[in-house]
Amino acid sequence: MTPNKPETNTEDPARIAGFEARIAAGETIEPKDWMPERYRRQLVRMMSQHAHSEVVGMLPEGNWITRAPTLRRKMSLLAKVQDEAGHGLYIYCGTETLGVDRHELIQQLLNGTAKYSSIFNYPTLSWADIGAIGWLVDGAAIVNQTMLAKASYGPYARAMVRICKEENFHKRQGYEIMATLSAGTPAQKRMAQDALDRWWWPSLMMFGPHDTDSPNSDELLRWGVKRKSNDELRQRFINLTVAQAKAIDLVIPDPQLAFDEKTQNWLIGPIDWDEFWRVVRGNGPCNQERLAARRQAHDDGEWVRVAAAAYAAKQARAESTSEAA
Ligand code: BYC
Repeated sequence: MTPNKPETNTEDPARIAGFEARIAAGETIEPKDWMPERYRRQLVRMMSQHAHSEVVGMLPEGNWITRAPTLRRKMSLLAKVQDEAGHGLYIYCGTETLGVDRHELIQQLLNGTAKYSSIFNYPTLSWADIGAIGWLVDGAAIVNQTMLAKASYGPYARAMVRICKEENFHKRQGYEIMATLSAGTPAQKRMAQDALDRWWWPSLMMFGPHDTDSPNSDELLRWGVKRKSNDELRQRFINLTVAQAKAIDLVIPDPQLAFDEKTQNWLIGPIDWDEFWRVVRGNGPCNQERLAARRQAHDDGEWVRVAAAAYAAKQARAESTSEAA
């Protein structure tokens, strides 16, 4: 099904104007509605990166399932990792409403040509990292995705509503881990602080480059896919998180962090954009390991795909036989 493939390469300016008027009026664009090819492509780009992030994002946390300190922690972590798989599936389904096959997108992930969030290329070295991911990474995702729940494309926006509800649970379980460790023994508190030290800056990078260096933002904001810019969302996350760190007696690892009375914002020191681009271009601490694990999982799942296809063929044969009878 390719409902939104353009009929021709030249798009009628009147149609584009009509489309933009619908966006300006706050209408939601649905799969069968006409849309400019560029809008469709931007959505496929962004949604597929998002789906890949959910799936690759299972790996750093999955690393700790067998080592969770208690049964309760293990159950929560298992549920969280399973949720992330579900998020990936909803969003891949969303891309299919735009006329792309998810297998094509997964192939791009496996052959290394697709992007996914930079954050998942960092290692989880201690149990506190699981707390830091829930608190900071899911916390950042909520700030970003609450806005995407108001995106102009219906299937993406609706997927975000459910995903945000689940991310809220993830964030709470992560923050609770951090609060418990911070109130624990000196060694546990050091572990929590060390995790915050390592995850703080990469979490801020999740929001993407500064607005002045973000080639996609203008178009996405104009078409109501993004509702706030990268820097606006990053600032919102910083303002929320500084207070949360104080509440559990942890220190944000930024000597330049300062409250600006005029704007009521917490101002931060410079982000290391060289590190960001290094990670995005495939040279972060765990990029190779993550892709190798995804490829291995894909190969290991081959028998399931073969069995599912054989079962579907059998069902189809049974249906056609009963129709003929
Ligand atoms: N990492 O023009 P820009 C989760 C790329 S998973 C890598 O600002 P845009 C979770 C960007 O793609 C949640 N690449 O882009 C899962 C673009 O490259 P291309 C993940 C990045 O699209 C498991 C170039 O840089 N969330 O929560 O306007 C466990 C220029 O950027 C990154 C989403 O995916 C990055 N951080 O804005 C736990 C949210 N940032 O494509 C938790 C959906 C930028 O032109 N996505 N790039 O080659 C978005 O909201 C937007 O796509 C972004 C970037 C804000 C990320």
